[in-house]
Amino acid sequence: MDKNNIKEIAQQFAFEGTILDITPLGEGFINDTYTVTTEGDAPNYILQRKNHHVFPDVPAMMDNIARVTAHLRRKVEAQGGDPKREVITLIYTHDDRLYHYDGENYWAAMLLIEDAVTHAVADTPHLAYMGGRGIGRFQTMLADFDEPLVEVIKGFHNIRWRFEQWDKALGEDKAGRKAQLSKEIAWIESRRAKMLDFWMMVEDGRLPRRVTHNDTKLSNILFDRRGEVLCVIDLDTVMLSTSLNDFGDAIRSYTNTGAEDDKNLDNVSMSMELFCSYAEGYLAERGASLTPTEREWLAFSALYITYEQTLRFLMDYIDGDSYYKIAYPDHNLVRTHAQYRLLQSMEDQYEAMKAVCIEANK
Ligand code: GN1
Ligand code: MG
Repeated sequence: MDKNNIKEIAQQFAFEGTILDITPLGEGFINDTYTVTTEGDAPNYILQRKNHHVFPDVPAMMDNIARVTAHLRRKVEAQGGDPKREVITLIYTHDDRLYHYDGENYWAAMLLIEDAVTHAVADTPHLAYMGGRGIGRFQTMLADFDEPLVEVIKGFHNIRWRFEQWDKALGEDKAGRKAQLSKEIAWIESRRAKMLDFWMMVEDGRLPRRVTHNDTKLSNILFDRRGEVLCVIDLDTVMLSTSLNDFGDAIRSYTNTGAEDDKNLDNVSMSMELFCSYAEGYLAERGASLTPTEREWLAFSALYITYEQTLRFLMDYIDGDSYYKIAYPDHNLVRTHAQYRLLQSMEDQYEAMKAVCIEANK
């Protein structure tokens, strides 16, 4: 989008100061994010185009985020923290809305948290430990949140729903790629029953639904310069689900010794060291509040989410690449192979992972 248009959109929001510059930020697969710098002492901001193909009801999503951030703000204030740095501050439009619709796209804005650091990879166990604490604290602060939350993406981590989409994608074979994918399709099918068994525990209440972030990769945590967690960002997918999945998705992202789209599969594996550190940090915050069943299945959530992600990348490839941004034609297939390798590595180490989750911080 050209600079003048973006500036016009930025001017819809009640920003202080005069806008100096607007520059792209980050590498999200879904939204487009920009930093808005202003003159002098006025604060700087984040402006984001929300992908409404992925998020069908952006106003409802923004309402979720507003409720959750208001709750977090009260907690941070009660603990004597800095609410401008430890929670996202949404910025309203001049006509008092949480979003601007430009006739085609939805936009939202928030305060930029200055001097914050993000990490693309967890290169030390300490970072993984701190990330685990950060998500644990996030969940703890939301444990008593009792307002309604809209399900912003239907069945987001619900594998039963993913299989409905999957069966449809295979039936339609939109991009005509299915015939070459029998090996990859078999990876998914051979684990179908096992994954449904896990989800059944959420459906019948053996695993409780809690307020869950649902996209807990490392780059969604802001750290300060000393390495302390400031806050968790990207609250688009906050919903009620099993909070085990926040653990599982974090493990999927933190512990991968390769890249999510590594072409060299020898680079990809799950680092047991990083797993232990993350689990320790997470359980230091959450251990006492999890039920015995949650503890027992915590490690499995890493396999579940990594499996689901393999399915989602492959399904998008079968669908003709309509969901995830891609950088080259077979990108989703490369991602599928790399996720699957990670899943295999987790399966190989599952018994040890499970023991750590049951024993740590008891
Ligand atoms: C997407 O856009 P981003 O990077 O925050 C996706 C996650 C995936 C992730 C894979 C709403 O997240 O579920 O795990 O890509 N978000 C949505 O890297 O689908
Ligand atoms: Mg996201």
